[in-house]
Amino acid sequence: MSTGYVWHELYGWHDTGSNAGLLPGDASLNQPYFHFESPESKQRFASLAEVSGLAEHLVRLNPEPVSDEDILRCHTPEHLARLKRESEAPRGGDAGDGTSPFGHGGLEIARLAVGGTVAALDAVLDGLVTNAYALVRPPGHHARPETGMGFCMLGNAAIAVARARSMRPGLRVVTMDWDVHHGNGTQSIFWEDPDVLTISLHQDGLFPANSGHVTERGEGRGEGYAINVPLPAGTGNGGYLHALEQVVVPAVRRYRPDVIVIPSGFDASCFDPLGRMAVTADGFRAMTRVMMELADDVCEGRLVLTHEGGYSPVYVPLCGVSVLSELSGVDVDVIHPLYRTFDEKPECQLTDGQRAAVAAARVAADVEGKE
Ligand code: 9RB
Ligand code: ZN
Repeated sequence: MSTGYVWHELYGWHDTGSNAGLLPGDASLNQPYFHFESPESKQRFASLAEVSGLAEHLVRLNPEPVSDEDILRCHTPEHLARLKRESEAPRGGDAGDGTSPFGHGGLEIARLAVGGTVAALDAVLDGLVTNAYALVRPPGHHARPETGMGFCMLGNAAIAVARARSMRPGLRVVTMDWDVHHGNGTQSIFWEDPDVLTISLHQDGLFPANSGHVTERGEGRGEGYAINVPLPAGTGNGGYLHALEQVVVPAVRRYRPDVIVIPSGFDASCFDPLGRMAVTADGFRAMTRVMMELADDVCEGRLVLTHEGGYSPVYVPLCGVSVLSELSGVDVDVIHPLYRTFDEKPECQLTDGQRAAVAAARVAADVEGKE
């Protein structure tokens, strides 16, 4: 058993510019600062993977930039043309919604982020490694066919899955997104496709607005192949593990994919500035274990994680390395005892409200969970 790992220094060079969080800074009451999606949390994750000694036990995978052809399996020619045009501009541009800025030449880094996900997925499908983590940037799960959004330029996971499917006809894939935001982009790309089951666990009503309801189930031949589990603000380890057990595990067992891809954000963590959830690093570790056991049962352990959001520079590295440790079976514990006290907090425990939300998702997805 071995674990693949992707990181490239250029991911840290994706330039979201000076921004007061979500808004451009100005000289009135909005002091310029960084964009929320700055390199910090992800570079520090990569750094801790090295310093903890974990990285030397992983199989390093080298990303290559993806081609236009790869991108066009999932995006419109207009979207790609826009990214090319804005990427060539001296100061770069935006991927479509005004909150997804990138610097001059930024399309090359976005191609490399998709390429990182491709490298991880291909390595797992080719049997070079059992599972893999692609620590990539910019993120991808909000990018729709016709536009980037929510800090995403290209659908990293979607493009990698579509490419793998083009080379391996009949390949069946589950995407199981645990980023705190709805994985709307991945869902929209496979909306009418029964060969990719998209699942998203997310904070109800967070981002995008009016997105990720249990009633969104796919259409046409894809009807029933999108599953949404909106969870109430405040959900922690207990609620997330309950959602996995009640909805995800039975849905994936029924679907029997060849590989499971996890768009993995750590913005559902208890320290995240953009989410209002309470998952701890050990919670992410436990979720990883559940998904590994599920992958063992249905697809010989084939599991690929590709990085999305997560904005706490101090906590994302701890979540990330905990997940890598679980994936690889290399025993590193990077959690300070003080942080462990968060696992005992009331918000980490399953509540009746969370139970009801999960039950509603289970009914909508028509899966049988354990009572
Ligand atoms: C817009 C706004 C955003 C955009 C992206 C995120 C997080 C993304 C992520 C959060 C809020 C607002 C376009 C507010 O981490 N995904 O995984 N907000 N965007 N107002 N308007 C007009
Ligand atoms: Zn997110």
